[in-house]
Amino acid sequence: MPRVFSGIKPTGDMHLGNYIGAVSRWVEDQDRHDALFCVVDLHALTVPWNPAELTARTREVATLLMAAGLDPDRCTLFVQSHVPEHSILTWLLNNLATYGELHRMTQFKDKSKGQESVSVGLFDYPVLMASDILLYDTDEVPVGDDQRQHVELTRDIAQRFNHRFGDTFVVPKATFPPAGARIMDLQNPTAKMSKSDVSPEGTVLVLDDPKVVAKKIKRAVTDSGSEARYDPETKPGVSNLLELHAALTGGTIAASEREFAGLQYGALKTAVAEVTVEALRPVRERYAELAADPAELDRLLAIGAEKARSMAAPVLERAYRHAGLLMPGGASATT
Ligand code: ATP
Ligand code: LTN
Repeated sequence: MPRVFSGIKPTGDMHLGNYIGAVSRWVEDQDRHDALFCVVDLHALTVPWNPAELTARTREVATLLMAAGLDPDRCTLFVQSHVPEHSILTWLLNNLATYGELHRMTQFKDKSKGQESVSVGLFDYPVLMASDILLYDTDEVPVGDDQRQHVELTRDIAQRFNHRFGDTFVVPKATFPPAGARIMDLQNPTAKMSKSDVSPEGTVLVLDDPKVVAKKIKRAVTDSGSEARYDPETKPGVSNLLELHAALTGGTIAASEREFAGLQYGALKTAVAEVTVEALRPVRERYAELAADPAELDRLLAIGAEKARSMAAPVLERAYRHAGLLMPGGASATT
């Protein structure tokens, strides 16, 4: 079975973009793939954080992943910092990635723009992500569109390493949903819906009350004209709603466009509100049950970390050996 790996940061409340672009597909991937999913808490350190909040959010995101349908018996679910190999491999790969490459990353440019002080961690973020992926001989990385460039960089680093030191890493590829790879903010549909940018009215949270979900969607900014046509350039608001509709009904954008052809925007909003509320309802209900037992969550995450570590350790050792680092006891690439 092909290996799948993906991650989510505990930087804020999980939103509809995370759910459609990533998490709902992970749930399907569990049965078609040998799958690992990770709460990437070390990545959350690349922007200022509050320690108590980070701890709480790490548990919350892990619980939400299970509430959405990830089953620790069918996939490996763990917290990144529980597997030290991620940080260790990052140091090795730091020496294969270049300053120029990291400087070109659009996520770095966006997140560093206007900041008085930019941490080395924020700059190095994509190398830690490459380590996450390469440590598990990953074939596929299910992500939203904003991660395309990071997975490309991961491929470049893997190929470079393999070229210099012999076959070591599997070269992974990113996969994207057919609709909903980039869900936009409902109040500002030219910006991505995001966890850490504050836009409470434009961001539908997975744990929002159904009434709040419906209200946010009904108040979504639409475009001039009244035709429900998919054209992200000139009709970003309506296109986003059509994309949400297609993603949540499992249909194509063209089919959603046909369904609302000739109707007012209001009909589209009502339908999107309905399918969104129904998609999130079971997640919200299950979350309430699971959150009542944090000790069980910690137990499951400990098992996940142990499973992940048993896969990561031999890959790290392979990379160390191929790079010529002397192994304890004297073994090296040439012995
Ligand atoms: P932050 O705002 O803190 O950068 P984020 O909301 O972008 O966070 P992540 O934890 O970085 O979320 O991402 C988890 C997954 O969700 C990734 O695969 C990412 O590509 C996907 N994702 C994030 N936002 C969207 C979106 N608006 N539409 C579709 N997929 C998204
Ligand atoms: N960089 C991603 C989160 C992330 C990830 C990963 C995704 C960290 N490590 C490995 C896929 C595979 C983000 O900002 N959404």
